[in-house]
Amino acid sequence: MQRLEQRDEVEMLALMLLIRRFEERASQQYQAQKIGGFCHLYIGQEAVVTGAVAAVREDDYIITAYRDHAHALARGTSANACMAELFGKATGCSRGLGGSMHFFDRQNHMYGGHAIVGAHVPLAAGMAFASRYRGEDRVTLCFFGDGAINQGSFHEALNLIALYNLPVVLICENNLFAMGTSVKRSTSLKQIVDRAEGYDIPGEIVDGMNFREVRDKLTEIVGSIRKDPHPAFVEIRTYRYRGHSMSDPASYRTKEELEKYRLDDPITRLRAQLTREGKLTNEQFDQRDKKAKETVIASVKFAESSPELPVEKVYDYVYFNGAVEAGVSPAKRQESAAAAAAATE
Ligand SMILES: Cc1ncc(C[n+]2csc(CCOP(=O)(O)OP(=O)(O)O)c2C)c(N)n1
Repeated sequence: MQRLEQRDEVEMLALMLLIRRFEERASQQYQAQKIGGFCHLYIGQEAVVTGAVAAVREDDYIITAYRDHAHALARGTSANACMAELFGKATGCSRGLGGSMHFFDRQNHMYGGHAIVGAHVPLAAGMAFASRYRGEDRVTLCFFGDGAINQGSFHEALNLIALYNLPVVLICENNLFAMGTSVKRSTSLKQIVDRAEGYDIPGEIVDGMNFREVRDKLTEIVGSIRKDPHPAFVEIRTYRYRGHSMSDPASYRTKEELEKYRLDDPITRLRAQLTREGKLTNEQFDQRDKKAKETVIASVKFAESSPELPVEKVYDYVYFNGAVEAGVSPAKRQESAAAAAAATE
């Protein structure tokens, strides 16, 4: 299986552009009330997920929290399926049932999209346990925010991950804030990476505004896990340009702080690196950007013209095989679950 890392850096820059343009368009569509519920944008953090997926194989597992649009796009979910999910349409990557916070794409091994802070870290432990149990050499990438590191579920999961020596890369996307609370006000540690030390998990700090640094560090870590399964922790320092969600004016930080990070923009940085090295012309950059914008505009058209989910489908997929209508006995449920499992084997 091809490692995404082997793909051209220009292609990875194009992916960052797609993510950026997708998010900008989502913001606009949210303001036009085409998108309901919550919507958390990833703008500014693109180099984190792009660099991370560039370091793994396509069959490795990815799991993240609710700021998840970029993770699905980076994994290969189409912009159409992502936009349709935001619109709550039946053609969305979670069939329109999940919305912004619950993107899911089993085919591309992207296992959500989870809204409860820290609650998916134990799921990552389970995924990594499963791959080891099955004798596979897959690595799990578990992304979470700085807000997750003080949750009980995070600590319980880290303990088991370390105890069982599971092949997980714990990726803290430290964007300095959990909603409006800065890390300095919520966390006793000077640096988040030190959380890993308490569990004997090796940890590193990575510059999340630099695609190459993220990719190279993660490639090294994933390579070492593949040879000899073990957990690892990376604190990736990044910044989100927008508020926590669409309804947050982000008045808890200064314009100067935001400007400082914007000057270090991950897309501008990779573009400059490639241009300096003679690997990218301005025309080539503009072409990629134009293509990203066109893809995203087409995804809005696709979402708009997609069918609504029929009301009677709303409770589908809540329980396995839908065999849980009132009155169905547990024995009957087990029977139909076994039948469904046999049918999919
Ligand atoms: C257990 C739990 N507590 C509180 C919330 C409300 N909440 C939603 S997002 C958020 C902040 C999380 O911040 P962080 O993990 O740093 O992620 P980021 O928004 O920076 O991506 C909180 C407290 C929640 N979803 N789950």
